[in-house]
Amino acid sequence: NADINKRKNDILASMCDERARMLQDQFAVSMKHVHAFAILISTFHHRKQPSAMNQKTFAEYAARTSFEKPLVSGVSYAQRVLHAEREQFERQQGWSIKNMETNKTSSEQDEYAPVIFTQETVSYIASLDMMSGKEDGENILRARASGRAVLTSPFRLLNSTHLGVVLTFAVYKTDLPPDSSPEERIQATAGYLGGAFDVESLVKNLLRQLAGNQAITVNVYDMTNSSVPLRMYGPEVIDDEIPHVSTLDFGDPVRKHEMRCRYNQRK
Ligand code: WA2
Repeated sequence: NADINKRKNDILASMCDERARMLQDQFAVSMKHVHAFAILISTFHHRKQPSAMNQKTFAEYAARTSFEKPLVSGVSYAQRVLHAEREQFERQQGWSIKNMETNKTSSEQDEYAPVIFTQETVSYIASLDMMSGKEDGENILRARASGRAVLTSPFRLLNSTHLGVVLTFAVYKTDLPPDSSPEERIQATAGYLGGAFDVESLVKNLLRQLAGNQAITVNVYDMTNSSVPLRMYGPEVIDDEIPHVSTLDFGDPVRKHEMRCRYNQRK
């Protein structure tokens, strides 16, 4: 009996590790392609005078390369606009900067991050000031000060009932040496390239393709605060059976994640 139990636990462990590795790999690939979008914006929008990028070109390129980012439901670009530049920016764009919560014209702020380019799949965030949302705003500040890929905690994405996370890369006006200070980085910031990971639906699709999918329940948690696990994927757990835990690394050293797998009710 002990042998049978050990065998069952080994199978669960290998199924869980396989799933965690697949998810982590697809996440890494998606992240690389979101990074490539930040370079695209830098090259064709900020380093060309006049800009060689516009909404139509961005949307077309995003749609045609979406196969490269299997876990991303949509990419978009928010430009950094200081209050002193707001009036001219709004006149040039022909629309006003909107608050994310109210969807109305933004009140006066020191600076804004209005979305100027979007993949069609997330077109509803166009003209929204992404600094006006808690998770997006925190991501923007952390991305530009660090120069690294940063992730939000899991939250309900806009226009969606699904849980997801947003990945952000800052785009800088000039090349910065790797040892730049946060102040230098903030100063040089031109905008923010982001990708929305619809974890709920995209991870479900990923897991569905695997053998043995029916036998186990998979959860993904944000464990950044280890005493408060935040559920990122999978059903609420009522079963108190001890799960197998597989490690997950999504590339943002500030965030910790893990996968937990359990056998479904068995006789
Ligand atoms: N993109 C898509 N859906 C969302 C979302 C988002 N943020 N936030 C909430 N729902 C322009 O990091 C910069 C994208 C934010 C980028």
